[in-house]
Amino acid sequence: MLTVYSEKHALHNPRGELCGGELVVPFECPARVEHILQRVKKVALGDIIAPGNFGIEAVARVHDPAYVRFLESCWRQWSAAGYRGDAIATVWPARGMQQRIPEHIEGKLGYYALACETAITRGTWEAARASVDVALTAQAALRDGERAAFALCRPPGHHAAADLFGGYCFINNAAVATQAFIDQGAERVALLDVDFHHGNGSQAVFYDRSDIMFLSLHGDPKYAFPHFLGYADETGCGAGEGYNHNYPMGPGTCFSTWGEALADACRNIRNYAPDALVVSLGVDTFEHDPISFFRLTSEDFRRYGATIARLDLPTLFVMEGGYAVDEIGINAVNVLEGYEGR
Ligand code: OKP
Ligand code: ZN
Repeated sequence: MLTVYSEKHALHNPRGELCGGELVVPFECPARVEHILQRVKKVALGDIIAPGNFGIEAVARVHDPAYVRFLESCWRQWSAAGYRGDAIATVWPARGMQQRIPEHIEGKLGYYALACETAITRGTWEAARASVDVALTAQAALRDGERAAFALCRPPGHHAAADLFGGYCFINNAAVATQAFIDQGAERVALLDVDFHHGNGSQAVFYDRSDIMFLSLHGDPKYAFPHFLGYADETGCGAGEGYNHNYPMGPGTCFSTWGEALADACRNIRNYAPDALVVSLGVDTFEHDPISFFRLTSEDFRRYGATIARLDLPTLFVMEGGYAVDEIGINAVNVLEGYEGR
């Protein structure tokens, strides 16, 4: 399987993440993708290429233009305001308040942020652009006839909505790639999100659409981030009614339960008969993940890769989360090896 990787991910390296009232070393760190890349090389998964330069057009199919301008200019405005740390939101347009976009960067940050664990730094925009280029390059390989490809994206994307960043995400790489399939003539595309966290951004982007089916297996929002979306009764709206499937699961969920949810998701995908499958691949479902509560083992990742392969669809894997850094390479690549039947 082809892997697409860019070293520009390292340009996004915030100093801290607010966690439990402390500024800790960010869980979403550059070492994550370096470990995965090493594993891809070690098992000789296939060719590794750098991304091409895609314009902003494909991103603009999913994201709001003013949001894109905000991401692009945030660091400049933040430093011009005299702030010396990373750009972190501290104030929100909460219930009962106006939803107008303020002029001051402090207000803009709160308007566009869904959470405050995610800092914007000098290199964040360039890294986020490279990350979506990675996804689009892998997508183009499928367009040109590859059966499967692995977009080794960082920063991740599935929490980013049309005009929201947070949960370590800025541009929704998987959503942009999914929309690219449609723009190239696909009639239906399925987006399957197996990251531990609900893909609230992807769900929101495609919620009223019947040409894209979104399915997400995740920690129950009653107990898990992003806390305010991801319930089973969110089934889509308008023309999209019935094309959104959420599988929230509780603390301690093992592969027996998780695998049943995946089997049900696969039945839905089969009935939908899409032209392509995009997988938001997070491996924070791992038993030793530091911020999640599922109990999948490294071998379970290989097993479910094989399940996804049985759908027999052109498949684009887009990297999302996974924070057990020492095992992240084995776990992510196990999915891909399972898919390839090795
Ligand atoms: C991003 B992805 C830790 C809480 C972490 C943010 C989680 C973002 C996950 N104190 N909250 O879906 O893997
Ligand atoms: Zn996650």
